[in-house]
Amino acid sequence: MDKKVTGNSKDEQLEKFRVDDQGQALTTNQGLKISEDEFSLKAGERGPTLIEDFHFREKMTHFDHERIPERVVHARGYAAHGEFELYESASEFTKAKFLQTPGTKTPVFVRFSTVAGSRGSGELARDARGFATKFYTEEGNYDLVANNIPVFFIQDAIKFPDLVHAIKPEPHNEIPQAATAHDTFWDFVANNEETAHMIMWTMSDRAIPRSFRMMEGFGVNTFRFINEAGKSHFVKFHWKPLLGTHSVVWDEAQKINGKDPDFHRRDLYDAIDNGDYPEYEFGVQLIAEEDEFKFDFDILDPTKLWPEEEIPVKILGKMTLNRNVDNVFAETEQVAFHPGSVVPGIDFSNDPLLQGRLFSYTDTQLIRLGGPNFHELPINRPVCPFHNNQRDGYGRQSINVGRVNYHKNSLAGNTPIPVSEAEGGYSHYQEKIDARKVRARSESFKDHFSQAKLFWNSMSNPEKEHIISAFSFELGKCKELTVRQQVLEMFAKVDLDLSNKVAENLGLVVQGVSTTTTTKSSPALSQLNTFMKPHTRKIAVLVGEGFEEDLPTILADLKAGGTMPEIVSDHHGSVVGADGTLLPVDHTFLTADSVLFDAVYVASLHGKTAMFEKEATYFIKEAYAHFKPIGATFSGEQLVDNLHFTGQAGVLSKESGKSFVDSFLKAIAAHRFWNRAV
Ligand code: HDE
Repeated sequence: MDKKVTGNSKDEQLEKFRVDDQGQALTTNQGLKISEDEFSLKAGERGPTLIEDFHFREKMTHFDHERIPERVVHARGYAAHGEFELYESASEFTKAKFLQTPGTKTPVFVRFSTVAGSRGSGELARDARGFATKFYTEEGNYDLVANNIPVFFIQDAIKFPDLVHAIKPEPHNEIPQAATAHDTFWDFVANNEETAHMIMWTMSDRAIPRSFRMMEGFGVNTFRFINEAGKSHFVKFHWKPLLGTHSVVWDEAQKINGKDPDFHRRDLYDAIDNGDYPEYEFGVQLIAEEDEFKFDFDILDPTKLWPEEEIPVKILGKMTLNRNVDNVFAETEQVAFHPGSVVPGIDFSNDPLLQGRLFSYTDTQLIRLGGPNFHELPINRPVCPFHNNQRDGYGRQSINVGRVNYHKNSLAGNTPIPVSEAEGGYSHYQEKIDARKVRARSESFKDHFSQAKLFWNSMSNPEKEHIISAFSFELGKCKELTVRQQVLEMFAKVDLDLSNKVAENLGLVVQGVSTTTTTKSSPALSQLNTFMKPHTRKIAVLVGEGFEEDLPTILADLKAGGTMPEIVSDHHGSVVGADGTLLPVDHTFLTADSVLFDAVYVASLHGKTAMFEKEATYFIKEAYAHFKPIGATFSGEQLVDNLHFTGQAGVLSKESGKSFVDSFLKAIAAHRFWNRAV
């Protein structure tokens, strides 16, 4: 694939920084050509190394300093470049230039992440996912630093360090990595009831996404849009993936973490590399300033979502991720997001979580990226010019010429000069505030359970069962009985049935009662109501020697239907068909596993060995247990019959040719089949 996206202003800027070492002479960082890179300079062949060896010292010193502190949260992440194209002008609501003229394209860089785990942790942790987007607009960088869950654990940023301490591995033994299933986390939950709503989401399928390409994104905090006339609307931001929102099951997630801890990054990298560019529509929910108090929740409370059925998501444009990074450290690791990077037309609300975030991000970059000049790193540079009197500091790259580095001045004609609002200078929204300074929280933030219940009401039965199992798993891993009991009492306030079922699994009894009576639900929250498509889904095709001659046609048709069939057999190389056709083998039973695929197709078991049948049986049984579509044709049907899977939901056999392909593609689009007899 061509790495360069022509006409993309960010890519053109990055091109100036790319260095290709291939075919070049080896030199020191001073440009001195090196004649020997395997032996350090010694006093005699068997003697000690000499300090004079500047090449050895430079090489070793640089290596010793290769690491930088990982992000305190969202350390494990992966990113890609792309572009955002506007469908519809948002000028009625915002004067942001990149949202004015339909067809306008803006380069973007997106980093997806888990929250709790450290840099090397497994990607299938039960966790929220970060979904941070940097728009390189003509008016400066705009960062939409979002998550895949629309609400947050806490209401005030001052509690963030406590939350993160509780989520991270316990400090006395540094266990468990990238997991909330431990006492300190659940102790925090039970003693901070504002977490209730977000916990419902993190115990749901949303916390174990199938792919970064199949996740929604939510700005969580309430922002403001300001139009040319100065009118303000409250706004929440959304990303909607065109492949739909899909998840794996928990048993599968844990196995993937062992079989391929890089599953999500590999999925993103491969999809982009294959030209299957992930796409997300960008939408906004808007509330006019005068309607601020018309809802049964406080619109500034980050533990509340705005139900999409009440406040529809207005789709404004589409983002396409179309280029992998050249270098993960230089781009993915050094990118610095900040919810305070805004452009004229976008402003903040008084959401107390957002207010604290506005401080934290720059502060964390200062330690992580080693000083105040991280905006000069290629990935962070705006594509528009930037000028001010900020100078010096570690790693400064700009060579600011001239002697004037202060404002106001006469020697440089008072430049760089502030720009009026009318000419595009940023001006903060002049909200009127008449208040006392208090350390307090508004009464309107104190209902922690109604929306947790709304979420529960919105789930389908299988989704509810997953939530019950997730609670049972997490609390089952807690050692302290009091912690388990407190959590049960807390979630009884959300839904007694939920709490009772978890209690039953834990051998405990709930004492409390439900304090919420809301019967509201929001169909948009259930993943059963998302887009269902077979595109880019991976099929493990189990094939032995002597396969039937129709098989290559079936595989070509499955590919034409948008799926990715990959051949799994008991040896690498090729398998040979009955008519002598060769099929190259992609994986063996040793290197592949059903958890790494969306569907399994037992194509042919001719020429099978006992071992082949044993491995294939294991593969199919596991896929079946994870509710995945299973297809069987030719001699493969026998195996599915033997396992008594024939006739079960999502098990396709007894069909052939095009009819099999059509039914199998439909089954793959359906994602999972929850109504199977065990
Ligand atoms: Fe963040 N968050 N956050 N956060 N956050 C960081 O900044 C913070 C919150 C989010 O891929 C840190 O550069 C506070 C909500 C993403 O580089 C840090 C609070 C949402 C990323 C920080 C929050 C997010 C971060 C750590 C509560 C969803 C990864 C490294 C008041 C809207 C960005 C860094 C990337 C990263 C602070 C809550 C999203 C410490 C204080 C809510 C996607 O500054």
